[in-house]
Amino acid sequence: MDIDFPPTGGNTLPPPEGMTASELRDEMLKAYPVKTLRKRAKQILPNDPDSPPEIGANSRTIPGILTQRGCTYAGCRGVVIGPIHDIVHITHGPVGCSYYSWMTRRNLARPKPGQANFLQYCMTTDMQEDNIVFGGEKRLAAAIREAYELFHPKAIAVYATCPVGLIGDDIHSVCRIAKEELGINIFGFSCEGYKGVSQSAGHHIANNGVFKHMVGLVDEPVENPFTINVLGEYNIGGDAWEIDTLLRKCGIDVIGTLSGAVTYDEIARCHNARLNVVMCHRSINYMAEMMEVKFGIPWFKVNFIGADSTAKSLRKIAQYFDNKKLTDRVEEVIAQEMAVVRPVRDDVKTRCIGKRAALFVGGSRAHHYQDLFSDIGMETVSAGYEFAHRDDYEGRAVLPTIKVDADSRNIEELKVEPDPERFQPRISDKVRSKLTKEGFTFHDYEGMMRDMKKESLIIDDISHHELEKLIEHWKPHVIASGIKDKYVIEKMGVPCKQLHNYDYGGPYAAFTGAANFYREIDRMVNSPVWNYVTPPWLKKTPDAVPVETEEAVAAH
Ligand code: CFM
Repeated sequence: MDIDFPPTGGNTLPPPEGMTASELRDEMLKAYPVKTLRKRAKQILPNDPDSPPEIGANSRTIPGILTQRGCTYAGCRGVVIGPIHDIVHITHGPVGCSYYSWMTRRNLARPKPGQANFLQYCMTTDMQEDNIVFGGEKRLAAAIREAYELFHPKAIAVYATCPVGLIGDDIHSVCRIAKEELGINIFGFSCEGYKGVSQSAGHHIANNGVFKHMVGLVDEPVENPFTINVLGEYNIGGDAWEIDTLLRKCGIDVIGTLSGAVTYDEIARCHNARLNVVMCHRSINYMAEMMEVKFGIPWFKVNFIGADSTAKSLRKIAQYFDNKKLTDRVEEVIAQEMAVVRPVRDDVKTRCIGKRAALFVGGSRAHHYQDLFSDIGMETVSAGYEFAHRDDYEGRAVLPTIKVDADSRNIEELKVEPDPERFQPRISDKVRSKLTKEGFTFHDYEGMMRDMKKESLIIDDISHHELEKLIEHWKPHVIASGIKDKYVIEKMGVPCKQLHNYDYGGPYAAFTGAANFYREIDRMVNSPVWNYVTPPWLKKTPDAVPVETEEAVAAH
C-alpha cells in the first residue's frame, strides 16, 4: 500500500489497520443493496494521478442516502447571486426557502459611502396554500412593488422555488411588466430546487442570468493596463478582500469579484477588464467562457488558497501581462508576504507534519484546500466533491467525452456570439504566441485527481455511512467538511474544519489567510480534547436508549 501512515498525534484513535484504498472501498460498498452498490462503485475510486480514472459525477443521489448536497435554488440564489449586496433579492416561495438562504453570516460586504447593502434583509413572497391553488403571480408583483417603494434599489432579482415551478407561475412575465412599470432592472431566475441533481444546476442558471441581465451594461475605458476580474470567489470569511488587497499591492486592479463583496455597477462594468482569472471553476466556468466568446477576454485558472499556490497564481498573472515592472513588483510582494508567512508555516509544520487530512466540500474547495494542508506537511488521504462534474476531478481534457444526460439538458445553454462592436482580443497575437512558447496555458483546469497521491481514495457525493467507514479505518486527523456532518465527525473524535462559511474563522485566502489556516489546523489536530471522545465503534455498550416504562407513560 502506498499511503505511509505515521503514528497518530492528537487523536486518541488507534493506529490505522493498513487497509488499502480498494479494501476500504469494498468495506464501504458492502452494506449497500445491489443497485445502490453498482452506482456508488462508480463514485468511489482509488486515485491514479497519471491517468485519472473516470468517475461517476453529477448524477442523482439515491433516495435514502444521507448526502451533503443542496438544491438548485441554493446554488443560484444562495451561492452565485445572493452576495451582490446592493440589489434586492426576492424569493418567490414558502418562507423556509428564503429563511435558509438568508446571508446572515456567510457573505460579507463593506458598502462604500452611498452604496446600499441589503444582505441583512430576508425578502420573500411567503406563499400560502391559496397561492399554490390559485397562483402566486399577483403576490409576486405586489412584493416587487413593495420592495421598490421601501428601498429604491438599482435592480431586483426574483428566484423561483419548487412550488412555483410546479404550479407554473410565470415569474419572467411578472418581472418584465414590473421592469416597465418601475423603470429599474428586474429579472427572474427559474432555479426551482428540483431543476437539477444538486446546486450545480443553480450555478449554471445564475451564470446565464447574470450574463444576460447585468454583464456588459456599462462600457467604460480602463486606464490601468493590468485590470482583471476574479471569477468564482464569494468572499466567505473575507477571502475576496484578502485577494483584492494583495492584487492591488502588486498594482493589479480588480473591477469585479463575481460574486463576492460586489456591486451591481461593478458587474455591469466587468466586461471592460483585460483578463478573467477563475477561482472556483465549478460554479463559474460558464461565465468565463461566455465572456471570452462575446468580449474576447481570455481566462485561466488560479488558486489563492495556500501560500505557494497564491505565489504561483500571482506569477502567472504577471506572465500574462508580460510587463517587467509588474513582474518585479509581484516578486517583491511575494518576498515580503512570504517573510511573514514562512515562520508561521515552519513552526506549525513541526507539529503537523505527517498528519492526515480528508476533504469533502462542494465543487472546488476539496481540491484548493489540499494546498494549505500540504504547506504544513499534511497529506490528503481522501477527498471528494459534493456536486462537481467529471472535469473538476479528471481535468477539462475530458469535457468532450462527458455524456449530457436528461438532467443536464434541463439547463439552458446560452447561444453566445462575438459582440460586433465590443469584441476585442485583450492580448496581441505576438504576446499570445510568446506565451504559448513559454508553455503558458489558458482554460487550464487539470482537476483534483492529478494533484492527489496514487491510491488515495476519491469519493464523490460522500454519504454518512462512507464517511463513518473512512474515519473508522483510515483515521484522518482532521476532516474539512460542512455543517451537515460536522458534529457527526466530531462525535467520532475527529476535529472538523467547516469550510463552507468557516464558522467564526477566516479569512483563509492569500498569504495572511494561509497563516490563519495553519494556526487553526495546528490548534485542532494537536488539541488534547479529542482524547476524551470515544468513537461509537470502540464503545463496549451502545449509548443507553431511554425505555418507555409503564410508569413513564402513566406520568405523561
Ligand atoms: Fe465554488 Fe463556492 Fe465551492 Fe460552490 Fe458551495 Fe461555497 Fe462550497 Mo459551500 S461556489 S463550488 S456551491 S467554492 S457554497 S463558496 S463552500 S459548497 S466548495
